[in-house]
Amino acid sequence: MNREPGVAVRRVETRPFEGQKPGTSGLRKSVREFAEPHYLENFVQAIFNTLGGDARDALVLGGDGRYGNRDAIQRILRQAAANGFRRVIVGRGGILSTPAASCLIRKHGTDGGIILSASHNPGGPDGDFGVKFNGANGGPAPESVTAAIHAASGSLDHYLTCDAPDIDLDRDGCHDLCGMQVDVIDPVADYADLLEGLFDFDALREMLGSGRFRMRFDAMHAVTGPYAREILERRLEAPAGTVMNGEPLEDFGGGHPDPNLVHAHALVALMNGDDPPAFGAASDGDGDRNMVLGRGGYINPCDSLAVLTANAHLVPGYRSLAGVARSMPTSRAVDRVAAARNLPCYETPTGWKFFGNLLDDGRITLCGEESFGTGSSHVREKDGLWAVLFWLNIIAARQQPARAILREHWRQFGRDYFTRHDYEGVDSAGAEALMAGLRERLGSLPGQQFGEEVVTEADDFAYEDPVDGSVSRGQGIRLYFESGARVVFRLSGTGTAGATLRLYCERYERDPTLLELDTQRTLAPVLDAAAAIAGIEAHTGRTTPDVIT
Ligand code: VG1
Ligand code: CO
Repeated sequence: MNREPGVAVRRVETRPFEGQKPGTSGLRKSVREFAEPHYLENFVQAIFNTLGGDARDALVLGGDGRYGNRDAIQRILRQAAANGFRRVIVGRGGILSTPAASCLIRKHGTDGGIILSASHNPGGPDGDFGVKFNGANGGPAPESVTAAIHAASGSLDHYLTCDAPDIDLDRDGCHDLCGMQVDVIDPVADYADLLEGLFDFDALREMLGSGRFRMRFDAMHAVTGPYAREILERRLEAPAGTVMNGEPLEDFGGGHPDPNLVHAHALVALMNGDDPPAFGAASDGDGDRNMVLGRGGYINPCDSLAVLTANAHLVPGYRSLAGVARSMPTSRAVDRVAAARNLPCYETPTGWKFFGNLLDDGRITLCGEESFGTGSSHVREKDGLWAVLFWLNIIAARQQPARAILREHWRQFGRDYFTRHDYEGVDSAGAEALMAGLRERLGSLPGQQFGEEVVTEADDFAYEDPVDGSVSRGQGIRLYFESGARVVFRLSGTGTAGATLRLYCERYERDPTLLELDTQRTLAPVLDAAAAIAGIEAHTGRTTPDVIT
């Protein structure tokens, strides 16, 4: 319960802010919006108000190091003390990657954690900031909790804080803050230990330490630098310089910390240059995404999940799997592996929060999203470095390059050509109208032909959680075609300006002579049909997407 109002605890009058509604992954707004007096404190108080008195014991706190991170940590610590928490565990320097925070919540059995990050969104004074709340299982708060936080934010009239000097975040140590214990700890060690227990570090050390196998990991000046250096360069003895852009910077060096072919251009150039390394990888702002590149091309995240599933038996921590799950827009590549291996396979809405119950209930071991997110039951978040180590472990066990493993996979299971087209910063009203137009026509689309494609089924994805029975509707429009292709339309829940329309497109190919075609060209007829059906140009004024992955 609240600490007895004493000398230190202070009640600050406030008024609700519109729109403190967590999206796909926490509350994400511009730095400028977060700078409004009381904006951060209001949202944090709304989180605390949804926690019962007996869930205010201990918290984990840290962030991706972006602009505003340190200051926010000091303010949240004072609020936590005033709201009666007994103990907060903070990463040194205010640093905690999202998967490391999940690991610490679980290891220390805290009531949850607050992660300060806008993930792959740019940082700096003109960038974005974000606050995510994870529960006692270490995973993102489920929709019932985020809805309660939003509701609480709408009726706030005060928050509690206390007057105390800043804690020294740069040295490990134990502090007293208005009667609350603050432990500043190494942000990397527990997480690195956890991964060391899952993978064959001896085999990886032999491969990376010998210099026989050269790799590069691009931390994009975001949070994974210290983690990658500890794991790859120290524990696995890869040569210094294996980790590039390894210093976390407040503005990510001016870059966009999203590990895809567009934003991880330095790494992509290196992999396409003379004498490229055998393997390249990158992670995002908060360390939960991964991009994996072999010589000769990158590995689509949908395929990546399928390959990890098919080869899991080669990895010590994953000799047997309970089941797998993918987000709905993710291609059905993993479904084919699951069917062949008799594994349960679940299809969830976009966002990691929907995997939590399946993992907690022991129904799945591996899960992933097309948006460069892959993970497992070791934590309750997607995990960039984990995915990289999983790939390296498979490469070491099979003694084959990444692309060769992928090619063999296609030959065995067929290939699901997949692409995502993002139309960013489009007018919200236009984007909403596009989605509404599709919803209205769900009944009439089947049977209609658009170019070469005939629609066979159309629906608006709804998910009933098999563990707690909760239902989430309106999770994306799915269109299926006679050719076996599928497209999905949904609006992003992580942007901070206007709307972002995401168009996901896939088509399955079994013919062994057609497995290495150009993805965009192969999917062009389906993409054209999708654009015509939705009226993308009419609603958004755009003829081409901003980002293609
Ligand atoms: C995007 C991705 C989604 C991912 C989410 C958070 O959401 O599509 O798959 O879970 O980002 O990722 P949206 O609503 O913009 O499509 V991250 O790395 O923020 O934590
Ligand atoms: Co992220």
